[in-house]
Amino acid sequence: NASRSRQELLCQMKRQTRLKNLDSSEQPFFRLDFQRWFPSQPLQKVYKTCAVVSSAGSILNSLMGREIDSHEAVLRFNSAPSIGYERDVGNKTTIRIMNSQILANPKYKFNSSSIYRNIALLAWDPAPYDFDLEKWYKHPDHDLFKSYIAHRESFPEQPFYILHPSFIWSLWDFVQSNTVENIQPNPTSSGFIGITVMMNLCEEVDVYEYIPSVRQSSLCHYHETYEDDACTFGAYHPLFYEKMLVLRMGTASEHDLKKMGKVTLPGFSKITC
Ligand code: NCC
Repeated sequence: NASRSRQELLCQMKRQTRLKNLDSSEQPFFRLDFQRWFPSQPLQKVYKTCAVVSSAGSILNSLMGREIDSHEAVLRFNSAPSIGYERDVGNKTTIRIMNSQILANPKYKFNSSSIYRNIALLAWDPAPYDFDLEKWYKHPDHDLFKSYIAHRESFPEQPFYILHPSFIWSLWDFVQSNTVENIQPNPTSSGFIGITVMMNLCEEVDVYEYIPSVRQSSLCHYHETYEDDACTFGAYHPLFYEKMLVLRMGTASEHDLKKMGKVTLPGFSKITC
């Protein structure tokens, strides 16, 4: 359905995309005694104001750092740094959401780099759509489980969750059900996953440079020199369609959108249906 109103979209999203982490109630995690590794409390803190900071190259020269840091909670992605980029992206990090490549590939130094410490961590992996957890555990897209256990052993006090594949695919279902075209049969980007996580946890969510501002360019990330328009519009991920949907659900003045690359979404607790 490509014609739902903003309010209808927000209500559908609130109903269908509730945050769900992996827990030890399901197999194979029950049998393997993952209760030892999963945190005993779910992530449920309610923040008033939240910022989601996309890693897009076009956030460079935005001067949004101070505004981003003024939020109660700030979410960043994958290996995106803030040191050296504070002026444009801020330096506060509350939650980091990472795809499984970050845990599986030693080049990201997941077990030693300080950017993954003293914050809440959320990891996800593109599990098959049928989310057969037994099958997925044996053959994840990138092996995140080994690193997850090692990190939990080293830092048991740090909140660190694996997002449930059913949560990941509920986002895909939500985007597809509101798009006329057939979207890519792959999970949404970490960007859309992060926005949804924050709508679950926050009263209000400001999203930065996910919808490209006037600074839009082919520079993939603000912290690298690699250029590819697919980083902004998508190849593997249905990024273009996620972004169209966020535009339909968000509010933004012309100035917010074009100059600040900013869109505001209500948290689920503020959506009355
Ligand atoms: O690039 P990535 O994402 O880490 O960016 C995080 C989120 O920011 C938004 N973004 C990024 C760049 C850009 N020009 N425009 C944007 O809107 C997107 O919402 C994006 O999700 C991912 O989603 O996890 C992704 O991760 C990278 C890569 O694995 C990590 O950066 C680690 O190096 C993926 N690239 C590859 O696998 C080569 C990317 O497809 C998606």
